[in-house]
Amino acid sequence: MWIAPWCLAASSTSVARPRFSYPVAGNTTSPQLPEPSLFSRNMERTFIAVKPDGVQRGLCGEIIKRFETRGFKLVAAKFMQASEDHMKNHYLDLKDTPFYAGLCKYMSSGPVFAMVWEGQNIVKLARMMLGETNPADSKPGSIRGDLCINIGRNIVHGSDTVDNAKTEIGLWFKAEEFVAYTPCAQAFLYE
Ligand code: DAT
Ligand code: MG
Repeated sequence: MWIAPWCLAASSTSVARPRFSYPVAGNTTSPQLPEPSLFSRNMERTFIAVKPDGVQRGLCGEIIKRFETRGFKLVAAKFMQASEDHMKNHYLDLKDTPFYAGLCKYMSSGPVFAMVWEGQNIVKLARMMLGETNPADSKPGSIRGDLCINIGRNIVHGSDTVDNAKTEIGLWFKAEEFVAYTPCAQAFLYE
């Protein structure tokens, strides 16, 4: 009687051993993480929020993916609906613009996905990833250049300076909402 080789392998239970092995070369131990001082230069945090239009259009995943695949580290996140007062505070620097009232009303009209991301030079790099304020001026490849059309529906917020990032993070998150961990890819992202 012919017995399929995979059945034979499955029935030989006495020795637990791998059925095949990957070829390996060189050092097979885990890479050593660098000392914090080596990768912490210009290590920054920024506040990113998927706006109500981005949430309603089902773009949270796409926006998160762009930051993840770039190599940035998510350190805090929450899905919430902000109050109009909260948005007035957030956009205080725009209080004298004609669109301030409408902007704050819109931003508090539905759920937003608020996040803090961490990485080297992330404030500047995140702004480049977002594109220009007006999607019409945003290059293809940027989030706004790929995914939206209108300045008042530009789907995502990102802090514009390191100082503003600190202020915005403090406005949206409490210290206990941050999660401390070391991503396993860290040693492959920073030398
Ligand atoms: P950004 O979001 O790129 O930092 P901003 O801080 O100048 O831009 O403005 C905040 C938001 O306000 C922006 O994302 C969309 C809206 N906005 C800006 N300029 C506008 C305009 N001229 N008309 C309508 N909405 C505008
Ligand atoms: Mg801004």
